Amino acid sequence: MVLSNNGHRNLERSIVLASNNPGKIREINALLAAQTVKVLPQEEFGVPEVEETGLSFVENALIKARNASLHTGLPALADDSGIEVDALGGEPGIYSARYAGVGATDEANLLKLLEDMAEVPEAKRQARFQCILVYMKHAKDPTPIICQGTWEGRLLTKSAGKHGFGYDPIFWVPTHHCASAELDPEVKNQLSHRRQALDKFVTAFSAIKG
Ligand code: ITT
Repeated sequence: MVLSNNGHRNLERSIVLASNNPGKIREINALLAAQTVKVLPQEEFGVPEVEETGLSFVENALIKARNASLHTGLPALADDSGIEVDALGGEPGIYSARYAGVGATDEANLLKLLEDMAEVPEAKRQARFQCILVYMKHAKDPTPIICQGTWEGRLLTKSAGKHGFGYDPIFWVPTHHCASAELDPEVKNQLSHRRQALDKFVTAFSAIKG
């Protein structure tokens, strides 16, 4: 999808992307580049941040999509995602962005996770990324599109690689024998939880667009 907004002249073919995370925005735009509709980040509309008060990825994605649609009058796509670690009972999960505290940096979150996992042996370091996408035609849409993608891997004991964002440097990709942050961005975009959710979204979206 085309990121540039052409002065917002043709908004009827536009979707607002309910995210302020540059890593996600980059990946979503690359993954949707072939689509004809424009995806405009909510920052371009001055959409205020909304508190993620849900107890699931789905609830938080709904909250973010509804908020963006409400403030722009446009259809909205939101991504709520995170990493689940089996040895921590699924934590940080929906709290991945604030694992080291509200407003924590990616680096601080990653270091806290490494610290919490310091004593956990190799065989018990299973983890997965989850991505839930929610698309709402308008703020009161009673039948939003909801798509999920999951990417299985393991947690490393130290960072590796410079690509990606968030927890990518400590996420071991068993199929490629490297950290997610060591993958070329195009390769990550063929494999990731976000890619899997977006594939489902494109199919569902094409169906409603006729
Ligand atoms: P928005 O709500 O504005 O979209 P956010 O970063 O707050 O941005 P989330 O609440 O969904 O988004 O938190 C996602 C967390 O999971 C955040 O810590 C990310 O770094 C991490 N994460 C999600 N997808 C990831 C990926 O592909 N690679 C590495 N980390 C990822």
